[in-house]
Amino acid sequence: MTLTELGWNERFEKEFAPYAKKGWVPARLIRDNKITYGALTEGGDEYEVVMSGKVYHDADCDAALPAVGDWVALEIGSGDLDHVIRARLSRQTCFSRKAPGKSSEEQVIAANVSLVCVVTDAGTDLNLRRMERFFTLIGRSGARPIVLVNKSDLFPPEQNREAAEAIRALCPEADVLVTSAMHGENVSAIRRYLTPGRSITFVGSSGVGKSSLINALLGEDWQEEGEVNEVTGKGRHTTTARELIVLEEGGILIDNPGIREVQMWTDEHTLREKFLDIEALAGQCRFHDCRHGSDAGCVVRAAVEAGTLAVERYEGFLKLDDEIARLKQRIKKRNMTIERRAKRDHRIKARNPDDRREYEADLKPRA
Ligand SMILES: Nc1nc2c(ncn2[C@@H]2O[C@H](COP(=O)(O)OP(=O)(O)OP(=O)(O)O)[C@@H](O)[C@H]2O)c(=O)[nH]1
Ligand SMILES: [Mg+2]
Ligand SMILES: [Zn+2]
Repeated sequence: MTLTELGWNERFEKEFAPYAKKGWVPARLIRDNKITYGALTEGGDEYEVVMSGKVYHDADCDAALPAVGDWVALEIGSGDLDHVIRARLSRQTCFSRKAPGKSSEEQVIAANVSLVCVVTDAGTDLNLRRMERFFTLIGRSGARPIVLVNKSDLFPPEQNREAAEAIRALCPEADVLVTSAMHGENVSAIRRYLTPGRSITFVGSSGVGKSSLINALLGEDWQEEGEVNEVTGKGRHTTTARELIVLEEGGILIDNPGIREVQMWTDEHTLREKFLDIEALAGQCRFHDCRHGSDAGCVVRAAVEAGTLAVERYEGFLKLDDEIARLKQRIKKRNMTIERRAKRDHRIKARNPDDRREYEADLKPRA
């Protein structure tokens, strides 16, 4: 496997020049294992790698940390030393949600991809508002959108067509295809997008068939998915980690875990923003600690009864605190993961005397 087949180009080559002098090698991150990453180098050698303290500290927000799809400068450790990411090359495209601050919820879905492929179906998964949101995020990423209306075998042709039309109407520049991973419909049409060195990431709800489509493209059961296992009786295999796969005939696919909740894309501010009008009403309730249930003098409840506030929005508003609490849990967990990574990396450095100076510099509080 050549670097070009892995997505390398002149721009990366140029940025990499100073790192090459240090004896570091270019590597592409193909898997995020939370504490370590999987990385591929020229020739297709795979390494389990950790990030250096410097890389961690230089990142001013989560999104600046290495992510699947990133090109990095890798120091191959000799003996029992770890392989360390010394630098991350700047991204040509970045599919993520932007939010400033180190403790933010920004999540990089995939770096350096040319295409983002949103998978949905013509049934209950189809949600045009979510689709709109995807288009906004893709628009910012620098990548191009494709939408697959998958599982076409489960719905009447008319329904598939209508779904595709509705999506096209939202984003005329998006290619929208009706597919079936099960029956192979239009899988060859997806293949047209796969050219050597070009990366495509698949996103969409859990269970829409992202891994199945990738399997169909691979032409073999490389990825585990679907079907109940007769031996264990366990249900389908849900993808739990991002994973980059290089196809033999050219092209690079990145599978993603399903995006279960829209909250994954959001932050407290955005969550609250949706309910500003209701919060304004709530300010007028008789009791300041009104729960907006059967409380006397509740203006929110009155609005629902008067028909000026939709019941669904009212219910959403009641769940808001829970959602924010869950969101905060997720952020906390995420930050703990990053801290663990950094701590582990410091331990690695401490074992290597040559690195001690850099290690000590890393421990100094940052301005
Ligand atoms: N009928 C039908 N079933 C499909 C199709 N594509 C996928 N499935 C089934 O849908 C289920 C989920 O497919 P996956 O490929 O695991 O879905 P996924 O999007 O990767 O899900 P996560 O990894 O959880 O995000 C499996 O049982 C598949 O066999 C299709 O085109 N038609
Ligand atoms: Mg999957
Ligand atoms: Zn109230």
